[in-house]
Amino acid sequence: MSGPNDDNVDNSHNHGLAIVIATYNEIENLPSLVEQLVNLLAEATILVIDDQSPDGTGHWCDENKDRFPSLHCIHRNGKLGLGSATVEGFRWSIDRGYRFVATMDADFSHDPATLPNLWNTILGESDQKMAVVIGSRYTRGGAIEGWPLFRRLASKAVNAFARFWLSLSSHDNSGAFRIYRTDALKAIGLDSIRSESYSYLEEVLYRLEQAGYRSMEHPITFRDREHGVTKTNWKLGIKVFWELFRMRGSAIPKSIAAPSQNRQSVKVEDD
Ligand SMILES: Nc1nc2c(ncn2[C@@H]2O[C@H](COP(=O)(O)OP(=O)(O)O)[C@@H](O)[C@H]2O)c(=O)[nH]1
Ligand SMILES: [Mg+2]
Repeated sequence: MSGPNDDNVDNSHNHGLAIVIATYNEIENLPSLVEQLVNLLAEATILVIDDQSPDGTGHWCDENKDRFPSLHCIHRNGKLGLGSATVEGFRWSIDRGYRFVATMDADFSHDPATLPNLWNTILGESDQKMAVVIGSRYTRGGAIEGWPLFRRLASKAVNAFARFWLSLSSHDNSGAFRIYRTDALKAIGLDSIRSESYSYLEEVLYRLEQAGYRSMEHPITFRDREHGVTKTNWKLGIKVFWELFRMRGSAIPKSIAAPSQNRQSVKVEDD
């Protein structure tokens, strides 16, 4: 794995926002997404984590770092999963002192124009225990456009299962359009997130709730991608269910599990 473009890094973003975008074969989407984000949120840093996309997405990132000074690129050795890519982005952002880290898909399912709203929402929140704002399809005002019925049903099923099984308070637990407070991510310990793939989305919410943090939901309209192809498939869907199933009761490091959050089912072990 090669490191980020450190010569571009400015460590003074103590109030800033890092936008983490994991990519695999998104060459038809990433260039216009980066351009739009730079126009919408000039002050934000954009971190692309690419897993050696055969279509040259990572190459495009490197080639455009000079054109977009806020753009940074991490290249990993092969397709290692959305979860581990995003956790890598969390680490990068924490190490550089960003106060907030946003995550979004590269395929325009998450409308970049909504990101400033999400950021204003979490910036306006004074409760230090409010760890994350979720761009939510399943809260009042949220919507999904362009998905076939089976994908809608699969998404509903995953969300209902995660909400019930992990006792999550949020309704959209499987969407990646979010902004987190980095101090909350630091507090849960990123090693506590073990999911390599899509189930990291539920796991990070689970770990935050275990540690006594809360989440809030802001309605979004999710649109199916127009360009490129999805990296999900039914096998991955089964894996997500299996990982969610095993997640309940899995330990969070003792140092961060506040006594009031120690549920019966949480097995506390030394870190
Ligand atoms: N780095 C990296 N990115 C991934 C991987 N799998 C998916 N992605 C990215 O994660 C985001 C969501 O994937 P997508 O295929 O759109 O999933 P869907 O929206 O559930 O259909 C996109 O930006 C993908 O390019 C992976 O293994 N590694
Ligand atoms: Mg997508």
